[in-house]
Amino acid sequence: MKRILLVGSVGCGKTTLLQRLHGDDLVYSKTESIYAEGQVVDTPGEYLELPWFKHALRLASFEVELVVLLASATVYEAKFPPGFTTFFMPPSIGVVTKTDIATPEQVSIAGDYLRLAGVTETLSVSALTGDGMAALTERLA
Ligand SMILES: Nc1nc2c(ncn2[C@@H]2O[C@H](COP(=O)(O)OP(=O)(O)OP(=O)(O)O)[C@@H](O)[C@H]2O)c(=O)[nH]1
Ligand SMILES: [Mg+2]
Repeated sequence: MKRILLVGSVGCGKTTLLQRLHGDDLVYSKTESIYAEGQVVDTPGEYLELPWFKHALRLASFEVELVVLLASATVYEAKFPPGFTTFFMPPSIGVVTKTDIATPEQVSIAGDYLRLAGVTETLSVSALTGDGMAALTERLA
């Protein structure tokens, strides 16, 4: 699996996705700092949402092969600035999360937010049910 950096707003599902990718039990745990587990670098949502932390995300991206921007399908708000992917050295893909509690329209809108951020490729998953995880795992191989 590629070494990846998970970036997204508070509560969008980064850590849950990490647990699902590793086949771990899904246990809620607030992320307080940037840490690596296996090939996955997880980040706190605050690092995206608070401007003075953003630079830490850029530094962390130097250590990975792919940046994964996550957007919850349940959030009707762009959490990434337009063209945000240009901030990172490695390529980026987008992942819409929480599809199990969203309508297809919500999933589509979250995908639009990710494309606005600059990704050209989006996948949709539910880390809770596992829906879409096979395609994501294949993409990250
Ligand atoms: N229904 C549903 N809930 C999810 C899914 N993924 C995560 N959640 C829930 O959303 C909440 C936040 O998930 P986290 O994975 O901790 O979110 P995070 O992006 O790591 O948040 P921070 O660490 O605060 O940045 C938890 O209660 C999860 O159970 C999903 O696919 N479906
Ligand atoms: Mg987390």
